[in-house]
Amino acid sequence: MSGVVIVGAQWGDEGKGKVTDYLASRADVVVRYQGGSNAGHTVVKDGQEYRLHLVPSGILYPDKVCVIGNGLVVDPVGLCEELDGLQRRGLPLARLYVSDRAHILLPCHIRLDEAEEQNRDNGRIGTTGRGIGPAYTDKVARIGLRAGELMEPGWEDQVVALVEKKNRVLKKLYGMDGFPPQAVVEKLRPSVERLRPLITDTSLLLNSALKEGKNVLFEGAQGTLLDLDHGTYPYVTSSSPTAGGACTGSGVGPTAIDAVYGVCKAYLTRVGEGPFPTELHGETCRQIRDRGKEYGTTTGRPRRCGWLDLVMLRYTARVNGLTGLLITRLDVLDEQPRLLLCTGYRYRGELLEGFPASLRVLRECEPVYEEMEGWQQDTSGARRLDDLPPAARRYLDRISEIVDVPVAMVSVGPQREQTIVVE
Ligand code: 2SA
Ligand code: MG
Repeated sequence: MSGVVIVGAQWGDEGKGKVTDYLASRADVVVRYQGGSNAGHTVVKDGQEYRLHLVPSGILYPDKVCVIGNGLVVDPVGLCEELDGLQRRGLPLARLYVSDRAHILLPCHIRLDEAEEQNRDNGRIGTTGRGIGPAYTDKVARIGLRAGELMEPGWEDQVVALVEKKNRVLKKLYGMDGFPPQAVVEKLRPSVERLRPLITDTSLLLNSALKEGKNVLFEGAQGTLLDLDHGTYPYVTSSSPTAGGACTGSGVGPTAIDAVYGVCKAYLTRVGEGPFPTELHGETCRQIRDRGKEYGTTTGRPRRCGWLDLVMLRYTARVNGLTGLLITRLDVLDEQPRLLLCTGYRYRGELLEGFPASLRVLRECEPVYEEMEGWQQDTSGARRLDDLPPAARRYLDRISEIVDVPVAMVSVGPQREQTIVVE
């Protein structure tokens, strides 16, 4: 059995796309287990940039089997557009499968996402507007439509029934117009026909692959602090990006998982609303955002930037059972004269050990920082730990020491070869 899980250790956008693409070279199968097209994984291959939303990063290798697991919500039209884009760029797509238990996301979910954002009592969550929350709401309410149902005769009636139900909600709660159900069906039809051959029992496929000794890579989207259970609720997404989600979202048991890697940036970013104790404003924030091109892949929103928060990382290590840290974007810090690592939170004069569940408490937490000297040297050419300046190595060592998880990989740029594997 050889299953490796990659999870975002922060608020998403940790560079999971690049890391997954790198580790995918050793995998036979790459599976996405949660989320939907709210994810935006940027991968650079042969100098060309690919932005993936629903399709696993393994698609960039011609020989990897790629799976969209049962834990996802899939917009069939959006998925086909993504596939068209990849096909135009010459990628063979015959090895992609979609779980028959994945839930279907329709245009009414997108409109509801918008309506809910505008009408929330406590203000906006800052969702990506991709309909994710409403699609998962239907799944949990047990009224959702699954990919497998689109293979059956009469699928059109099921779509019509769901659209009619959602139209009533839009009208009653928000005074908004819905969608003509038949038009939704016709818009969906070409995508349904195209996706039908890809829809299968992917849990069976994955377990057979594991039994044959194949390597399966579970590719998380978003991040631990956006997890519905473990994240900064309610400023979270509606799925389970944490390592446990890899099992429920793919139909594979925990005994198949050998390693869990947490991907984190050498600093911290967040898109959308919610507390962010180490958030930076002003010049340092601007420098990091510009150097790191910190804008959302899906929505283009500027990301909020801050210092690396090790209270958060310790928490992430715990709830995921991390076996290794994959630290990305070290090179973005190359110009900083000094760096701050948040090692604790002070709350009303008291030092907190753990990451608080209460957002009220988190909002009041003041970060306790440890100052480290910067290296002010270009690290983008480093290929081994020894190539890094001593201050950069001290920075990495300190992170690993405080989080108590070894650093397994460091990324110093977007290209595949700009990767340091720690033996
Ligand atoms: P949603 O749309 O319901 O999942 O939004 C709920 C919260 O989850 C956050 N979220 C994300 N945060 C960072 N990256 C995400 N993906 C895109 C990317 C984001 C983009 O990878 O760049 O392009 O803006 C992602 N997806 C969801 C979201 O900001 C809300 O806080
Ligand atoms: Mg992203």
